[in-house]
Amino acid sequence: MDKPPILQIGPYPQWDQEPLDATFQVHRYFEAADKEKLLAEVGPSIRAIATRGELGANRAVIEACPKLEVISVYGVGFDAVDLQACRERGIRVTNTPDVLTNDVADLGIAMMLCQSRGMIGAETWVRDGSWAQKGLYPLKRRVWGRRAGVLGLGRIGFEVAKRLKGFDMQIAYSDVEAKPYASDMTFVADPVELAKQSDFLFVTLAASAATRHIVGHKVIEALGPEGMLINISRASNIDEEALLGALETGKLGSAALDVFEGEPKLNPRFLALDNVLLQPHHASGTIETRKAMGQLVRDNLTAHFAGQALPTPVL
Ligand code: 8YV
Repeated sequence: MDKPPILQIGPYPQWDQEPLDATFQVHRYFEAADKEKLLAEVGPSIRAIATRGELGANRAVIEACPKLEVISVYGVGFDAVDLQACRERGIRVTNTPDVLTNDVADLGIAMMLCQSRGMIGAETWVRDGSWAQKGLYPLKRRVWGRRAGVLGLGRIGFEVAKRLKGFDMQIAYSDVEAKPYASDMTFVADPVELAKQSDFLFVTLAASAATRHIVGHKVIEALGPEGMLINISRASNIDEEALLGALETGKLGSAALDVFEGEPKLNPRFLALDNVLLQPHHASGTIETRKAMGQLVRDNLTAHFAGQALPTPVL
């Protein structure tokens, strides 16, 4: 049987590329110098798109592929896929939930600890000789026993909260409704109230048009000059202008961010700040998890072309 032609939007590790190339006729969008030319040439034959969470597939790409049947996303977030364009044509969409949950939660906790205890600055203190010349490293803020808020108690938010319990923290959360599986945490419907009651606010919401800038001026200012914002979801959940302004003026104490508007290019104002920890969108970036994500991307594509039920559909 002929290999189904697919469009690959972004690169994958070699251990995923090889089996993908073996099963499908892969056209590499990300390698094309002239992307429109590639779409004009191969678009009419494309039956599937393999993409990554942060890259998705926009309407122009989807419309350039009239025979498109399925989009398989390497990532739990599918907000970068134009779902409306998919619905209009009955195009299926899959993602990679569950396999990355624990690693994403781990990184969120690591970011909180690293930032609160000033570990990046402490490393520099040792390496640049400040320890020997200036003496003790400036004191930082404790984590254990303090108040944590989790904005979005889905799979990842729940795992973050579970880990926070190990630090004897007082945990509250916001979501569209109280969750039956969170009876030992305080439900606070309003994100501004949640921020008021938090020293550390984790953003773990699945991004959508409805959650865009849910963390705006009010939430940020409610978190306040002693508060820390940790984002392991999507940049669009936070009003970045409001965040930058609050970090620059001290209205917000600090932030630890894995995601940025326009990433991998980020607003240079972030680089000038010493109260922010910057991470390169790698919360799911362990070998174990990325292998499981790649497998799930292929499993969804293979199931589709075999006429079987999709393992992890979102549409
Ligand atoms: C990325 C993610 O997909 O799961 C998500 O939604 O954003 C990440 O796991 C990852 O950077 C791979 O592209």
